[in-house]
Amino acid sequence: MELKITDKFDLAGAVVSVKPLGEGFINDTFIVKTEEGCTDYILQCKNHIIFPNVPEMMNNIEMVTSHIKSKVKDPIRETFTLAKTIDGALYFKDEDGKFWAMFTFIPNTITYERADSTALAYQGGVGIGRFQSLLADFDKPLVETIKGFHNIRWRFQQWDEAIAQDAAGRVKDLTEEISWIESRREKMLEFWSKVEDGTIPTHVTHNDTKISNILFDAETKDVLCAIDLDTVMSSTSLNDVGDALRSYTNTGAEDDANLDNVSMDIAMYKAYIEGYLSEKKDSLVQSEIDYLAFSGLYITYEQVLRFLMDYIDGDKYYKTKCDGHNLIRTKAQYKLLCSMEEQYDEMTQIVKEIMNK
Ligand code: GN1
Ligand code: MG
Repeated sequence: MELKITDKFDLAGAVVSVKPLGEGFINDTFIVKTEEGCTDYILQCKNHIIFPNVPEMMNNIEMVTSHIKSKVKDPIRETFTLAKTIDGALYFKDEDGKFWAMFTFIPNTITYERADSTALAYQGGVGIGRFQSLLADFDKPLVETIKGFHNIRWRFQQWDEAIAQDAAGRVKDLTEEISWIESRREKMLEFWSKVEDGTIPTHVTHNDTKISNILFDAETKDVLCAIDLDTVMSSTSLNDVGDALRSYTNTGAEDDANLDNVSMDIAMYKAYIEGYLSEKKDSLVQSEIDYLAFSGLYITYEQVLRFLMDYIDGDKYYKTKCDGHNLIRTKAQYKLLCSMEEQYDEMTQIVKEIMNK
């Protein structure tokens, strides 16, 4: 079936194979191999339930990648290139109403599910710092592809509704887990109110910066670019740092069933912040610096809330691999959050030290 879809696109060579790729939780992704000597491609079926406006989202991606291309040395490797359909469109909508998009595969690159060295974490920080800097002068309006994505006030509205509805009848067994969220509600809102009142500025940001969404050069292991630009929109730069810290610093897996594996590795944290600040030190305002360490706690907390809320809703948002997967993810992310809270003083101290260097 995907072979037919690829026929709708204007590709450089004949398609040889189409195979599933990666561990994305939202879209379905495939690698499309073409004949010898021609560019390979990534094919994606965009989740149009989660992204209600795929055409506008594709337009965001086209504008952002074009902007990056106009500013970098190697426009073919430092961001991806969308393939157009034979009609010149950015996506193909099939008979079932599914939206398909394709972009070129960048050869000699590697992705990671987990950071295996502080050097890689440093590179990850450089990558997102650079991504934000390249887009600092981007001035076209971007569509909000998912409403209130990292807005905890909006998330609490969804959360309160999910609990009231109790769609899967699971709330009665989740007293402890729900208290993890409730006991920190005010603190998280206090942070977000600083974004709302403009104390913390907003910029064009990536918003889904976990390590598997970053491409590294396969040989040098230097960062190349951020992929998965579905959620590029206006937010605080801190959310990109927070989401990255959530993945680069975790000594376990995001869904580790063995909680003993999960904690925040402070050396990874330090390396990521060093990399990020090597790009952004001079452009951050004081409020951003003050909340840099907190961003890790904020996004990890938000992720606990989102996984638990999906479990309460009956697992409708995230793809799951087993019964109770969202609850396993909730517990693992909560363990990580507690580990960050325990090390929070050290985390803030590290930011200060790097800023004063
Ligand atoms: C999703 O799209 P993907 O798999 O990179 C999610 C992120 C979550 C992440 C958790 C659009 O990321 O927000 O942090 O899973 N993306 C969306 O792993 O909801
Ligand atoms: Mg995504």
